[in-house]
Amino acid sequence: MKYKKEIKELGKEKLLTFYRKMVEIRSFEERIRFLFLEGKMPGTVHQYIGQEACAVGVCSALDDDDVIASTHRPHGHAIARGLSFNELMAELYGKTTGCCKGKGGSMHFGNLEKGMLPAIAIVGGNLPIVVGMALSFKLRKQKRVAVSFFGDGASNEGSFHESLNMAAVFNVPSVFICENNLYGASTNIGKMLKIENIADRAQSYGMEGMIGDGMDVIDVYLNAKKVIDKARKGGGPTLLELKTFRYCGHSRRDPCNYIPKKEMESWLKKDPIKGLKKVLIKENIADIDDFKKIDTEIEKELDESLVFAHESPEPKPEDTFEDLYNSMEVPR
Ligand SMILES: Cc1ncc(C[n+]2csc(CCOP(=O)(O)OP(=O)(O)O)c2C)c(N)n1
Ligand SMILES: [Mg+2]
Repeated sequence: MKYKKEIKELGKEKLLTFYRKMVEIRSFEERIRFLFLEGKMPGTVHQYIGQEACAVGVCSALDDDDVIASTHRPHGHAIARGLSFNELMAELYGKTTGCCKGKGGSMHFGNLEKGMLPAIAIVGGNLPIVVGMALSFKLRKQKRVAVSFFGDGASNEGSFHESLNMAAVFNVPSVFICENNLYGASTNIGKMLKIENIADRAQSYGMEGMIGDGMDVIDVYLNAKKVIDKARKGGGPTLLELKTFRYCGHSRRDPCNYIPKKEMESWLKKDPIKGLKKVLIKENIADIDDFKKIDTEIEKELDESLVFAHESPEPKPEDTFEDLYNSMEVPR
């Protein structure tokens, strides 16, 4: 088995936290999917089902005062970074108790006090900001790392290339996580890219490029830890490409019928949650009862978060003029 030694070193508590976080993401997304189908959820969402190992593996390798930046698909990153079901569910329902006081919604999940910049839905939009944050950490001699999550589609945007170049030239403590799920909306990557590995693009900026298994949380964690620690020690930025897949449409309106059945089936066999479960059982680290207990606790927390969201107040019209850029205090 891959990583036999590392699995022993990680230990039961950490591995079960990986499991819990991945199930938190999957269960949150499944709950929202049903609320949509029942017509009970406003707006649209881009769901993270299938990619859980990426967010959990990377965020588990961060320190509390590091910062992550996300995209139009931020639910998994927010949960992995420690934002609560309550603040996320309330945000989806546009309530004042939401992480952005109900003014952002799904595509702007974030909470700077918990190390997550409110997500930026413009494809490729967060990369230059991450370079700026990392440069500020470096100039202030802080041992902090800024992490950008983005998709394969974003790697074709100009901002990706400009940001990687600048990050390399300034040698800033940033990590670029490309979650390559093989599709940008309904377009297969083969129609958009003439190379196989996005990680290869790092070379042209004099940056290290790495490839990780985005369906294996242990592999993601170990690779992420390496490159985050390197950035923190002044070793500069890395582009880490994670090969992954989404088990759902691009957004809730997308029935996803452009993904061939066989392709979906082959990725379903690599389900990151089932995969970790298998490893933990095989290595006698955890059993069915451990998983059941965690699953039940998460369902209860989700029930409670829905009650919390429904009972929370709506913003008032005059709240429109609060939290504007010119009155904002930026946490340091
Ligand atoms: C600059 C810009 N162009 C187009 C869009 C519309 N759009 C939103 S998500 C998306 C696809 C992004 O694909 P990828 O970067 O691979 O991320 P994934 O959806 O696979 O997570 C597009 C075209 C946008 N939000 N911003
Ligand atoms: Mg994609």
